[in-house]
Amino acid sequence: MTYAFARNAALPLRAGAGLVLVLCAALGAPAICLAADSPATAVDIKKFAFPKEITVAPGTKIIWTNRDETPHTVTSTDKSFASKGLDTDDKFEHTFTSEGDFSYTCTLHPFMTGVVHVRKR
Ligand SMILES: [Cu+2]
Repeated sequence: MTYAFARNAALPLRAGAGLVLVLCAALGAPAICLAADSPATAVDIKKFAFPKEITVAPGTKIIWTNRDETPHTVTSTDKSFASKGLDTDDKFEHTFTSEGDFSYTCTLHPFMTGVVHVRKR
C-alpha cells in the first residue's frame, strides 16, 4: 500500500489528482492524501503590481514572491490573510479552501490590488 501511494504521489499533481483521491479513500488516510494532493500556484509581485485576477480550484495554495526591490504586503480586504512586509524574493503563501472572490492589496501601496477567484472546475 505504501509503495502504491508513493508512486501516485510522484505523478504530476493534476494528472495524479483523481487517482490519488481514489487511492486515499481506499487507504482511509484522507489527511495525508489531501496534503499530497493540494495544487500550488506561484505568483510574482513585480513592478508594483499583482496579477489582476487569478482563478484557482478550492484547496489551491498560492505562493506570492516579491520580485521588486521595494517591500510589499499581501493583505486580503477582509483580513482573512495578511503577510508581513515582504522584502525582495520573500514569499507568502495562503491556501484557499472555499469558493469565492478574494480581493487583496498591498498595505504600503494601496493602488496595488488583485483578486483570487476560487471556483470548482
Ligand atoms: Cu507594495
